Amino acid sequence: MLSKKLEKLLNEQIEIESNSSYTYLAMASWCEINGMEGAASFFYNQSDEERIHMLKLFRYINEKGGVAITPVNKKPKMDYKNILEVVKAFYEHEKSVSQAVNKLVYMANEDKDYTTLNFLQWYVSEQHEEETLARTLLDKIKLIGMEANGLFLIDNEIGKYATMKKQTSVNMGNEDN
Ligand code: OFO
Repeated sequence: MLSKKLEKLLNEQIEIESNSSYTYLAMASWCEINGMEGAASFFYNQSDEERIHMLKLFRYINEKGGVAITPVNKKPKMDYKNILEVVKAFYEHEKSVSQAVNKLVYMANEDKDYTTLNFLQWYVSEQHEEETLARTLLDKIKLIGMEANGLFLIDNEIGKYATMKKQTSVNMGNEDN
């Protein structure tokens, strides 16, 4: 049984994951419209993954006897100056999601709810992976630079991560991260 406080926080996390999904969908669209197909494919994947993260929480709350609340989404930011701004926003967004996950872990620990604590470990690892990935992409953009052929190379580079992530998840027999 979930405490009311923890159930409320888990429902807030559903909204956060859902908003992440729409934020990345808008980023994918911006990349696509601006001719960056590799980056678009990366953010389309990210958007799908975030929806799965949202659903995992949704099912968990109901399984534990709580009531999962269907999220209402904020209108995502649609316009960006350039790809650097997109990836910076991606990184900042992931950092804020990690803080929310940490808050949940703290609360599950306070409640001595070890099942939820165990469930949340998946999110802790996922956030570590995504923050690292976002920072890596930012570093690559800075290294390549956006002048001359830079945008073409950056798009290729980000596109590689879209494929890599898909392959890792298939190899691990895990399509849901
Ligand atoms: Fe939901 O994985 Fe990051 O945000």
